[in-house]
Amino acid sequence: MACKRGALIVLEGVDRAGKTTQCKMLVQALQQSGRPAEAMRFPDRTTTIGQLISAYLEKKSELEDHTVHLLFSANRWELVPAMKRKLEQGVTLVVDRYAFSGAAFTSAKPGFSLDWCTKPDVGLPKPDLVMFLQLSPAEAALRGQFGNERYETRAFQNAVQQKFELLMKDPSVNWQVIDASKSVEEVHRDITVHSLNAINIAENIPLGQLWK
Ligand code: ADP
Ligand code: 2DT
Repeated sequence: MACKRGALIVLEGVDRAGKTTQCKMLVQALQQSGRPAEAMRFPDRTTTIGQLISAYLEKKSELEDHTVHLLFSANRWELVPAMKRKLEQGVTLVVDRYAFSGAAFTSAKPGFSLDWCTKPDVGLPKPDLVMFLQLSPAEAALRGQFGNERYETRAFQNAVQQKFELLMKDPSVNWQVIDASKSVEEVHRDITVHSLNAINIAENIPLGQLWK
């Protein structure tokens, strides 16, 4: 019998919601329970395209807004063959940010519709589960200051949060809102329950295409 595919699991959420912490914990927990799993993050700053994006985020370069949006998308597309290979091999991928961040961040800029922003990512591998780590700006502030990268301001993050709320109305995506204000361990438990469920379901259904 062909091996069962892995699940594509995405964590999204506002700055300091705990995405990075929880991605690591989930991958470790899955591996320890004998389920092959690997972490990924977008942007992946290690590729040539990723380095252009990284310089932009670090404010070392300027890029026109449409251009950088398309680079973020290209950075996902360039990794699609590797992602599909892993999933087919039965590896569950736990991804820190995906096309939802792409659409939410660019559409928070003046003059960009959510509709236009989703277009370049139509047809990407569709996540089996997208968990949105929900945290109020006040609680995020208790976890430390904003960094110095582009987009790291209270006003912009509030605009991004509103765009995420619009994206979460889309019933074609399996969104789960996670209360990220709980302790690290409690959030991990919630995330693990949803993930195990998604992994079991994904084993028996083909990988979908996002927003198609
Ligand atoms: P993100 O990747 O979403 O920006 P991080 O995982 O980097 O968030 O976490 C941001 C900060 O908040 C880190 O200092 C981390 O240790 C802390 N943190 C993460 N999860 C929690 C939690 N549930 N409760 C309190 N602090 C947390
Ligand atoms: P981190 O590396 O700290 O997550 O910050 N972003 C991300 C976009 O504008 N478009 C995208 O497609 C993606 C994936 C979110 C990366 C920053 O880049 C933003 C914060």
